[in-house]
Amino acid sequence: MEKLIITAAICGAEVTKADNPNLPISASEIAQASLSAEQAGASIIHLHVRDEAGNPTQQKEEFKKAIDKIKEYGVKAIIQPSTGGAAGMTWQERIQPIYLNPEMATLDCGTTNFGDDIFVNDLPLMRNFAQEMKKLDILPELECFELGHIYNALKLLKEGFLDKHLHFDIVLGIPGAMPASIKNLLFMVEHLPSNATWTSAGIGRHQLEMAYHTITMGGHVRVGFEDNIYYKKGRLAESNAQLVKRVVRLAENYGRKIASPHEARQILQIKK
Ligand code: KMH
Ligand code: ZN
Repeated sequence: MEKLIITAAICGAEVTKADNPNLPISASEIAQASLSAEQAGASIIHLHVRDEAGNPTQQKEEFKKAIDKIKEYGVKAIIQPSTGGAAGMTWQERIQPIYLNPEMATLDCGTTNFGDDIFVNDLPLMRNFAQEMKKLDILPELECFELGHIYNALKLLKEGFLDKHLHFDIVLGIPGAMPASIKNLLFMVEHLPSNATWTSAGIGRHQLEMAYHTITMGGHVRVGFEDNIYYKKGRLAESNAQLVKRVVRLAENYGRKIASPHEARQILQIKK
């Protein structure tokens, strides 16, 4: 089986320090969390940033601050800024971090209910984001919350907006979207093209369950505070690294090796 790429989604847009005081928010906290996650075994850092007040922002300058700090700390992992931002943001706000020229960025592949909100990703927005990423030679991670999103991504491929290796992120368990279960994970994966790679992201208490199944299915795993703030029922996670370490232990028990950042770049065919 391919080595396991672990993505650490360290901060997200929705979780607050009131939810988990260990959430990294400032550039230094984000850099430290990225370094610890990488040392624990993560090879991708999925990145959101916050403003001074701790609110989510897609400001290019704020991303630059965080990315510069992450690099200053010597992190080698792939930095994958979000273009999803938070529900309700305009596409103009959301797209900003790609102009920092990262190796990878997320491309959300369809509209979905997102808790009480609607997370809007219509086809014109997707085409626009994909086109810009193509121009800048950025590998999109194709975020899919529902089966229809996989087919939206394949439509973009057919239309010529995607010209790189296909890497999907199957996100299950968002309130209002597709629930997290092994049946649903299998169902989604069955619809992926055979040459694609994929990561799963289980939300909340499903993070661990999805990681277990994904390791045995040959997929890659995303964990972190963006998706889940608990280590176990009633016990908050101490750090993103703690969540990454547990995935490493599961993979090692199963006999699956962990990809280094360099190996993750090879698997994802990132040449930038
Ligand atoms: N915060 C969510 C509304 C992404 O990073 O591309 C969207 C999100 C997806 O987190
Ligand atoms: Zn995100």
